[in-house]
Amino acid sequence: MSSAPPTTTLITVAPTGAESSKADVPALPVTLDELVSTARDAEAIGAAVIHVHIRDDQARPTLHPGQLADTVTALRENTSLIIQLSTGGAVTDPEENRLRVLEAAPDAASCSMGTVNFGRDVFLNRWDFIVELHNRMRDAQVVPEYEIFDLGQLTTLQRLLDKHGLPYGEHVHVDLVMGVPGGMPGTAHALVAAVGVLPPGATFAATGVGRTSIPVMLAALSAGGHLRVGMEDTLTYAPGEPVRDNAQLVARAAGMAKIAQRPPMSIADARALLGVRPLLAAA
Ligand code: KMH
Ligand code: ZN
Repeated sequence: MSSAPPTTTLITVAPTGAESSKADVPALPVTLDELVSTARDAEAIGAAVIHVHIRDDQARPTLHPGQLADTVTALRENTSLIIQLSTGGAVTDPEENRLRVLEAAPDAASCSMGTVNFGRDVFLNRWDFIVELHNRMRDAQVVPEYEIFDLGQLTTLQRLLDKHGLPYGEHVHVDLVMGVPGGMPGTAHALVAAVGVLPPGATFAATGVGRTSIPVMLAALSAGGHLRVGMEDTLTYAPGEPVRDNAQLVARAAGMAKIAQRPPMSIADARALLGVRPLLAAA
């Protein structure tokens, strides 16, 4: 971790994911219009980054290159958010399609650091695939967010950096995705263990899936971490109370960050922290 404690909180919204169906969760943003409207709301409330999974016209997860490119364009036209595309996709997506996500020219992309059981499925991330993704991101000037589902994946991250060097932007930022059935638990103890083995100088955010959302958020804030929230990970706001929309989750995170006296980080500061490449001036 960097030595000086942060004075603000980087908030990422992950509004959709690949696991929930629109039929089960009607409030899930699945069309481009729904995604853009969600993004605008999240930006207004304090998010600086949007972690994007898209859906096809049947609301099924897709990594269609043209649709991803259109999504990046629409989010750029309508928001100033840092656009982070998911390269994780759905557990069924082949590696080649996941690598092609970078062709949509996002600011940032996720880069998962290992294979993990994912409920009844397996989220496969072979070492050779990880290396290829890390190197292609650097070539494409896309900032990675290293997704960590279990403690040993931080060892993989350190090995990756030792063997293949720093990412584009030369800053290492990690998201601890906690509470996945098959990954590390979403507890303060697990978070402290993970923070203890972050690469030197790295910053981190944390995400608690499902009912681990609040304990992970509180632990992350007290340990100097940043926050990822959204309907990709959390569908119940409180026991028996479904999430109304992503704005509700971003508002709660922004409120907690203010209580922790680390209010939401501006997008400009987030771009500088993560080393995101400058936006090209409009012609
Ligand atoms: N949907 C999961 C299988 C990522 O976005 O990079 C993978 C995931 C991680 O959500
Ligand atoms: Zn994701």
